[in-house]
Amino acid sequence: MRGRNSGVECQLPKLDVTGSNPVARSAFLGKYAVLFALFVAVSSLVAGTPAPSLPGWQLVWHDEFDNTALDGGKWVRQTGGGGWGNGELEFYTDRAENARIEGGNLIIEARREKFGNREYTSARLKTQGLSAWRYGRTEARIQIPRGQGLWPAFWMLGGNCENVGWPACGEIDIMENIGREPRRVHGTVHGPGYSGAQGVTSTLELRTGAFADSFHVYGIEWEADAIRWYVDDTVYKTVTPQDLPGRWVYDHPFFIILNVAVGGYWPGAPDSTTVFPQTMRVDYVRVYEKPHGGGPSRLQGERQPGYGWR
Ligand SMILES: [Ca+2]
Repeated sequence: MRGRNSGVECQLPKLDVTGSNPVARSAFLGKYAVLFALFVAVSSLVAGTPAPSLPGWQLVWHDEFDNTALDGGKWVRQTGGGGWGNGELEFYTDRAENARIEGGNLIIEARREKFGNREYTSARLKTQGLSAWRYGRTEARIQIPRGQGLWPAFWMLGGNCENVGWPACGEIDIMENIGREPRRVHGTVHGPGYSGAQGVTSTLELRTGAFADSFHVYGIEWEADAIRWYVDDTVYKTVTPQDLPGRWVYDHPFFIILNVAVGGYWPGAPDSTTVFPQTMRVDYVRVYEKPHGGGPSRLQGERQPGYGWR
């Protein structure tokens, strides 16, 4: 999200920690251990979500969005309608209308409706204060919304932004799209000396169709001296410290953000062609890390048909 205002991200959420009752739980397990184990086994089969595995990588965090409600232990709902440093037009709410689990997907829904001081609503979720990671592979399977003025994003911010501010904390935009460019997605880093419109960026362009037509896997592979962006199995951007006009600020933990902005300096406002509501569907978000001495990346930059580079 280019043009980001540091202040809006730099407030840690209040954690709502619900403790378990160990006495009750051990009594239950003692009496019904066998039934409980059977129940878990059958539930796993019925749920049908295979443990996602990737050769050479270790899954360290994921949300498959297979429950009935958003997991408050994984996501913080950000609220507000102050434009978020980008001139955005929506009010982010914590209502199910704007973010919910449906059919195995996280749904972020942008709506045209008055709320607070704004004419649109949407949602913005983050892992800040709950989980953050340094290096690894972060990916999400997403079907983005469409239409002029829509601005879906899957991105990461440095967890130290409260201390050092933005852009010194670093920002990795894994996937951004603006509605007037239905065939394009953008991958970008923002850091000191290269932020806002000066972010270091690349674009992947479909030869036909629109990204909103179907799900794609958007991700990065991030190491001590390189970040690679990919869509599905296609690498379209690699950044190393030598490629940056300023400091490399990507050696500390970053947290994840998912949001759908409406309007803003970059996408511009919705117009008469924009259809509401619009939804961003997220099948899963997964974070992998390299185990000690882990295998090589599966991504070697092969080019696949159907994509172009800019
Ligand atoms: Ca799912």
